[in-house]
Amino acid sequence: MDFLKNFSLEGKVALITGASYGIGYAIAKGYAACGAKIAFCDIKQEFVDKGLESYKNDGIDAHGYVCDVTNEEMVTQTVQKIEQEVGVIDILVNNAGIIKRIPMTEMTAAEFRQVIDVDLNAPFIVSKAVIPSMIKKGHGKIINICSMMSELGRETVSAYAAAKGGLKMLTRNICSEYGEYNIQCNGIGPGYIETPQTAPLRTPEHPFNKFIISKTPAARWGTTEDLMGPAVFLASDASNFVNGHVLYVDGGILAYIGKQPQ
Ligand code: NAP
Ligand code: GCO
Repeated sequence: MDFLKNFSLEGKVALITGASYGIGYAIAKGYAACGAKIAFCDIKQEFVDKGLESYKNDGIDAHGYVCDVTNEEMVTQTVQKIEQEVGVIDILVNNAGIIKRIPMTEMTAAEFRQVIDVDLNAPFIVSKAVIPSMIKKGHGKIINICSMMSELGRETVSAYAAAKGGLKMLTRNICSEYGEYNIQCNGIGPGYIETPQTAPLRTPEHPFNKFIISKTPAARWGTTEDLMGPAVFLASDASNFVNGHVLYVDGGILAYIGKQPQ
């Protein structure tokens, strides 16, 4: 048997949420390179259009949809449209996410709820929308984009850490509830990655920039390309007995106490 076929996504339909750019876009590129048909959504038409342009420039015939993943009705309609226009979804990546860096005592309950809504409620909503068809099809892959903050806290990210910690447990629960239908649900926990979301932390003078490099054995920020291989693995038949796991792609941060100050 050609073992490498286990890593192929030929003929599979992948939905990546929030994938006009950033981590979601890179994961979609990796999937397309392995033969998958790409569907993605973003909250604004202008970002969907920009995303479609980028995919086209990268030679990828992607299908873009305007969908606020916190809106259950929009999600249901979008999943139906994808099933009609592209095919039944084999692979779901719950990637869309936001962060608000505000000290907890200064954060409003509405701001806290907004982060939980996108980063935790939405993965529940979208997973719930795709699981019935995955059961009918006899297989499915759900990959939740977790975070270092699924394991660790830090100042100003209380809502985000609560959401990403919850997303780790939602991952384990989907595994528990639907593993018998040949659905594997795993997480990817990126470390600190160069995307628009972390741009404010990566200015040369920002203390956090040096801090992260001192805490990372790889001594660098991650790139979205670093996530492509792990995402392909978790979407492919090569991981059919991997379930309920969060694969940290963090350059070793979680294993390392950090470089001692010189
Ligand atoms: P990003 O650059 O901010 O991109 C986030 C994407 O999600 C954008 O396309 C955004 O669209 C979309 N989005 C936000 N709210 C949405 C909603 N309600 N409905 C649909 N789409 C929505 O973020 P990123 O750095 O690529 O991160 C992607 C995922 O990885 C997030 O879940 C993040 O928490 C996680 N993560 C990131 C890092 C990192 O270091 N960058 C590390 C660990 C985990 P708009 O632009 O239109 O708002
Ligand atoms: C922050 C960063 C992190 C990363 C990521 C780390 O402010 O600490 O934005 O939260 O986005 O989640 O894994």
